[in-house]
Amino acid sequence: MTLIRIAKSWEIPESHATPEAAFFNRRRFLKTLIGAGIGAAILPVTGCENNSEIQTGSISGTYPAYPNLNINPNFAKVDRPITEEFLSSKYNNFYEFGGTKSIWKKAQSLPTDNWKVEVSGLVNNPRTYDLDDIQKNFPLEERIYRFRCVEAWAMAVPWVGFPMKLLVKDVEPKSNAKFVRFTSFYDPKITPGPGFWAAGYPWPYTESLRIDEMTNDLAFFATGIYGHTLPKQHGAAIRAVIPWKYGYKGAKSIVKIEFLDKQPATFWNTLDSNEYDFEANVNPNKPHPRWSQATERLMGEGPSFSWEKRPTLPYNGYGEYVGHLYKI
Ligand SMILES: Nc1nc2c(c(=O)[nH]1)N[C@H]1C(S)=C(S)[C@@H](COP(=O)(O)O)O[C@H]1N2
Ligand SMILES: [Mo]
Repeated sequence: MTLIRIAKSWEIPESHATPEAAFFNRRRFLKTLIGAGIGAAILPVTGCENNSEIQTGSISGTYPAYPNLNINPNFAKVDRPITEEFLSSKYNNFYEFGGTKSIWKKAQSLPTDNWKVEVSGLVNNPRTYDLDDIQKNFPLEERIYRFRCVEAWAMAVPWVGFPMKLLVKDVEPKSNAKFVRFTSFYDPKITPGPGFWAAGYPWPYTESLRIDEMTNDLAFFATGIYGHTLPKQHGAAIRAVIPWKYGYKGAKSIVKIEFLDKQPATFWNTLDSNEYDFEANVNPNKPHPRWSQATERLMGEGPSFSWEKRPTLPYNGYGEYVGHLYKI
């Protein structure tokens, strides 16, 4: 057994400790609780979770390797080392399983057998795919992408999957479809959320793109990582990866894909549109209200404040692919 040690929350400077969770929309939360008949009098003054659990050990269960994978030559290299799997698989955001980075063990309860994704809304060919259908319809390839969380940590990982545009072609959106909404798996018995605070979040987790963003070559559905199927903590059985946007745009464990004529409400944007804008393009010149986005920290060993710092790249370095989408 390998012993893997993840930085404990107390080793992370306050400003970087799960900022997505640290923010809390009190009014919204109060409304939810009061709506649920829970008296405001019992509310604590601060949200304090037990973040101190040290996560050790290896991922239980094995993840089957994909045979005959081809790496896409356009995405075979990045300007930084590939993040070691023992790091990226143990430092995750997946609020359905808790508000800390150490949810990988809890996420093992996600039921991923017989996974199905329903595609519906404004399409000519609505359909439900299982993973076999996906493998048959869409040739899987490998792509190394830079990945940037809005919290300023970054990694580079080899995903396995297929460009979203192939699925778009398969279902044929109608001409009035302008947005897509991804909905993540949600069952409060299995995905309790971040403890006491769970009631304040707009479950299920949803995210959305414009259709012209979705059909850009970079927008990707991943069913695997590091040459094997996705570990549950990364969002098995299928998740979105949009490498020029902040990580929160990439919904995990997608069960529904809907084509819509209007921009839908999304999870983080509903909690605070000021902190988590809908577009969410990686931009060094646009600070988050509570921290700078000028630099990022490459996920590494040891406490996160010691991780290698790099300048943040506009569009996370993918401007040549996507810059034209945003010119006025
Ligand atoms: N369903 C769901 N998807 C999610 C999240 C989440 O909490 N729930 N977190 C997002 C955020 S903020 C990030 S940075 C990435 C993290 O992906 P990783 O843990 O695989 O690195 O997943 C995104 N997708
Ligand atoms: Mo994130």
